[in-house]
Amino acid sequence: MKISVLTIFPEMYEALNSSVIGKALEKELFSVEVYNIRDYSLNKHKKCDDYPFGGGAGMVMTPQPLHDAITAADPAHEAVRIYLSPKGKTLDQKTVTELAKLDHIVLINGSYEGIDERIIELDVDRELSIGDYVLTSGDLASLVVINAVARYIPDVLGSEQSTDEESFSEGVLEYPQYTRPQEFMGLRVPEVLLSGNHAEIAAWRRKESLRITAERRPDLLSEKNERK
Ligand code: 4H3
Repeated sequence: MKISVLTIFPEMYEALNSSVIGKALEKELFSVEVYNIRDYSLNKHKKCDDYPFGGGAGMVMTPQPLHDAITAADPAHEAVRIYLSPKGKTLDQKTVTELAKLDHIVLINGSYEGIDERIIELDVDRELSIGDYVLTSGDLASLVVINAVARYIPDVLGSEQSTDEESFSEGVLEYPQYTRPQEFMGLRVPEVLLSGNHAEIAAWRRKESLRITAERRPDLLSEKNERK
């Protein structure tokens, strides 16, 4: 998979060079291509923003540099082009797994008060949000999308870190985890986890998953039942 990112803050994507994501990029399991929108501005000062028609606070990103950067990243419109915005559909684990199956995605990042609406009309396939809050640019949202999607690309996670037994993969939250020592500050690891009885351990974990999901995210349990 190739992920093309369009931004006026290309340095933010240096954050990808760490952790398992950095290793996966080194191994070329997937690639991230960063396009600086400013490089596509035909304005002599490389300007990418202007005052909003109708007035109001702040600046809006002009369409020309965005349109040319998008066309450079995806000339034949073969990619799925995504604009990150609080108005988008909220990202969830199902959407993440669907995105991970694509050959090419383009992540379009606005800043200031947003981008000219005609870019959304002409060039954008989907609008995604990472949650109900506003950021100064789409870039942190794009980094979240890249991280979440990369975990589903084959061989990115080692066998010790897997996507199939974690929170949301079964529509429920994850059971509690413990490691050594068996006692810490007077708190003991639940006895069943030390028993070696794999059936009992699996049953305990299922029960804990359901308990914590019912307590914190009952909405997930009703969604799970609606899907059945
Ligand atoms: C995404 C982008 C929040 C999210 C974003 C999110 C700046 C969108 C600008 C940028 C517009 C004005 N904020 N929740 N901000 O995923 O281009 O909001």
